[in-house]
Amino acid sequence: MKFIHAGDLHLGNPFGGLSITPSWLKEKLHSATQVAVHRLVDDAIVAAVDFVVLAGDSFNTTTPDARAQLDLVNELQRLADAKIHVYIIFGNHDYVNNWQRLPTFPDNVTLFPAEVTTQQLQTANHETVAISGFSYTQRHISTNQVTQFPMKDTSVDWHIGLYHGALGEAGVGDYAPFSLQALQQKHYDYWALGHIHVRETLQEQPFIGYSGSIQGLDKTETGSKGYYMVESHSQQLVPTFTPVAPITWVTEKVQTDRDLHMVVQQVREQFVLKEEFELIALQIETDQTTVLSAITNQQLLAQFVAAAQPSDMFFIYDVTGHPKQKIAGLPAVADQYWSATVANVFNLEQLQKLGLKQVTDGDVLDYFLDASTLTDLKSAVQTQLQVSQIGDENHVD
Ligand SMILES: [Mn+2]
Repeated sequence: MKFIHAGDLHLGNPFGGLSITPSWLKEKLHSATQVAVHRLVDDAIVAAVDFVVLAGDSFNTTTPDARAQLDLVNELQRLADAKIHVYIIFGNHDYVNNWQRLPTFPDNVTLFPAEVTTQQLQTANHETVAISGFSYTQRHISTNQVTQFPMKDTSVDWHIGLYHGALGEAGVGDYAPFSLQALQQKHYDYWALGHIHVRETLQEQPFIGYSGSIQGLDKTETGSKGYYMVESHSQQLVPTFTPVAPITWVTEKVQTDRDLHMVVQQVREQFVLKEEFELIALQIETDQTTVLSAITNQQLLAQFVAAAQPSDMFFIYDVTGHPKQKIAGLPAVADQYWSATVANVFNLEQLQKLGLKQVTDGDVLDYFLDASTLTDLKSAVQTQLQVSQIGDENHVD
């Protein structure tokens, strides 16, 4: 038997973190998730899978707009035409507090209610499958839902668990916190997890893990994104990752000694041969102080954006500068003080004091609580210090 495990499509979610977007890029971004889902459905039809499971957050919100609804319904209809069944649970983003408000899904779709229920089906090869799952009907679930799941049904060939949530302690986490042990104790053949956007395996066999999001929607969701094609091999269900995201977030490092007016051309030439579209955070290593300054004041980013062409297979959305030479002549003791100061300044407590306590918007909070935000701040300060240091050394009275 063969099925597809995907999750966190987040249809209707705009790309985040792009400070400037040329008009030609807008539609490409806008349709990226739909393109990814379309590719998944193409693959499902070609591979003639027995069914597809979507592990929650198919929509980005509980009130998806018309385009997001149509994008999903149209793709589900293509699966219906190919007689492929789809099992859907709703997650913390697309939780359903009013089932009337959902679009009309084709008949091949089974939606799981708030209570854990089990569906059965028979595959083309006459294997029997049980699928157990539940949907969110509110944004947060602080209880462990695994306890509601039945033990493996020994009368079927395969038992699959469909679960949207995160590892954690009951009562502490907001996303149906569970322990790996609790999942293991159900003795299922496969746990199709959703919620975590990074592809992650909690257990190899029987498989327990996240397929990750299908399309990276901000700079933290780097690397290839897609779904798992799951196939039975003797007594095991084995997932194989298949990338389908048409746009990938990447970091590229470039070393250059060119003058400012040559840097844009040099860098662009390096990226012309990309096959799938990339959103690039560019890290430039250089000792040219004019280039480093142009990076700091965003002048270089503006030049890259101005040079971008609709035929490009990349877009540089961020540029950071890093001097090749180390800060010269700072004694070791200064390093110690530097590290200690950094630790004292760039920490959560300081952010709280600076006003994070007053922030109620979940997305903004997530951004500041993300470890990479603090890392970015630290490196920006360090670069700034190094640039001024090099500036001082080059200075001739
Ligand atoms: Mn989620």
